[in-house]
Amino acid sequence: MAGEVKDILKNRVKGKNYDRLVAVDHPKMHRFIADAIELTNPASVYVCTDSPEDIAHIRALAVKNGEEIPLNIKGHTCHFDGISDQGRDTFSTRYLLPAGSSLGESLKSVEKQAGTKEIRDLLKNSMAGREMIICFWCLGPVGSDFTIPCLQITDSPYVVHSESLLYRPGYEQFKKLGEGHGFFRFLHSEGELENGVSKNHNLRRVYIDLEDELVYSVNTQYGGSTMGLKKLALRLAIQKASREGWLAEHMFVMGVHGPKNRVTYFTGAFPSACGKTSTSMLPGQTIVGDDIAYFRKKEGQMRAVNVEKGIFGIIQDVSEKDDPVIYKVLTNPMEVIFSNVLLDANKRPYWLGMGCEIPPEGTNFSGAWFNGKADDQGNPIPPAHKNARYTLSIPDLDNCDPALNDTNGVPVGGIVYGGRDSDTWNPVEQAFDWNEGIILKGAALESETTAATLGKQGVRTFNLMSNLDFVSIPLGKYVQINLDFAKGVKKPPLIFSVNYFLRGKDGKYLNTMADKLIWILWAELRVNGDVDAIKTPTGFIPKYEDLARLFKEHLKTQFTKDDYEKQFTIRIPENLAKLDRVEKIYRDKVPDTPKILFDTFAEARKRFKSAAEKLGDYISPFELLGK
Ligand code: SPV
Ligand code: MN
Repeated sequence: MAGEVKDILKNRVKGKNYDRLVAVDHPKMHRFIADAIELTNPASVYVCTDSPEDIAHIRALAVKNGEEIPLNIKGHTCHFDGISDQGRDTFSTRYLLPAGSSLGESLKSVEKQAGTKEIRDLLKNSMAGREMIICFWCLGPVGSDFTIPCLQITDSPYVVHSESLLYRPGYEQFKKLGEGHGFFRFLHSEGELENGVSKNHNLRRVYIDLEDELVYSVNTQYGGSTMGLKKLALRLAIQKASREGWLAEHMFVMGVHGPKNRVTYFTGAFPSACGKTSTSMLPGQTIVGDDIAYFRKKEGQMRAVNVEKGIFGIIQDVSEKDDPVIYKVLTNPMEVIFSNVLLDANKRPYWLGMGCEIPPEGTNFSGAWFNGKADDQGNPIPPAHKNARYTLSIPDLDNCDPALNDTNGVPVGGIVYGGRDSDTWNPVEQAFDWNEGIILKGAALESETTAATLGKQGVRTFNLMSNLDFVSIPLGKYVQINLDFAKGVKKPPLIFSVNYFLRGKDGKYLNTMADKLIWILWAELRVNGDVDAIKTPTGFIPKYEDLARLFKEHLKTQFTKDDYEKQFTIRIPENLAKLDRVEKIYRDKVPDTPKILFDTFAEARKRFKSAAEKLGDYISPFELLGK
């Protein structure tokens, strides 16, 4: 250790904590920690190892400092974020880029030198009087070529407690790294607090330095902006993956259980709050992960891992009826951190859409809450936030897939792309091939905005691969890398689109939440060549008989021909309008768009138009049979 760094660490990190740092022989890590201490000036430093005692200490600390409140079920606690800190702040989250460089119009950035100075000024003395916690985690299964070691520094025990549920331990890994090995670094401070929540939300900043694989965040407590390993690491990983020839995606990974005990692995990309977690937790299936996947090619196969080992899931609409697996977990003893729900006087949590009456008063993210309470602008404050969440560890679940920690990942049989789309896509459809799937399903994805990000909700927004918020390379390059990824793969995964949010003419949803199970089971049958499909201008759709059988067998419901026709009618004008909207974005904002994207759009447009000339604007699947 260099003399100056050693002096700082020796003076500021006491006893066993110092020994724990010295046990990791990594000068770059020591330099980073010494710098963070000098910058944020904490009263003390706690170095957290992988031991259960250390994690228990952190858990107790989060309760002691008021960041978590113990609830009435063993293992449950609740955390509140500030009223204006309830989702990812896509405006203040920016890439630090050297002067003169750009990632394209859609990716927000700030000049590196000025941005670094700005955020370091905000971090200056931010931990004065508080304890700094240093902790170590791994992205991906430990000891695999997917693994990325990460160092998190924060003044929030809630962040560390959450990370202990969400990520695999990394202290012992850091000891083995060797000084040349890279790692991702995250420095977070809640900043000044008022009533226990970050006060200066107008000075909230999350700045991502891609070159140095380092992220700073300040004046925020919301998990998506503070837990470095979640979406901040995804941004770093996308850039790293593009250099190294693998993929980092905003996707679940799940085992879909087909006939005769067959398990086929699927990955699926959905924008936040569009059914990703509830798909990965479907009854009868097994979960590998619900949010972020890394893909690598191994011996001619595409294989994926869950980068995490826990769930930070949206709780709204989790009810016994619609999400029985998740509901059961959230109402029984187990380690769970609820965030931004309503607590009654008995410390029981309530959330929107939980399927029971919500009490007229309690405590929520606005403090003491009562029915009719309004915010500063006079808007009613809901009992629980729409982006209220729960955090838990997947190995604690009965439906945990046995391959969760497989160092080779799982072979990917199918990929699904889905968004919040009221009028265009069918509930499920298979793309004609890999390129069409990547371009017309993934790269053309649009979705209505949700409460997972700050800002207006319900606005139809372009969101390629559900990953737009996290892509850290030029968008055209990102599409090309996805296209190229099937090269050398013997049997590329089949690609599907799904849409759980399709509405009829009366504006009502055409499906129930439970129906998604059927779309996924149908896709599994397609991957294994068990069912035929109908070729439409937009892709392959299921035959009525196959769906009717699956509905009867798995949901015990009758799927009528009328349901089928309403849901699977090809809506040509809407599909054409979508092509126009998305193509305009690529033409206007993505100068490096691969030519094949425009060619594929042009062919699709031709196909849609010639079908409409023959069969009309709205084409019933029954009309296509035999044609
Ligand atoms: C999402 O919003 O996609 C999440 C939660 O998974 S966050 O950590 O905020 O990204
Ligand atoms: Mn997500």
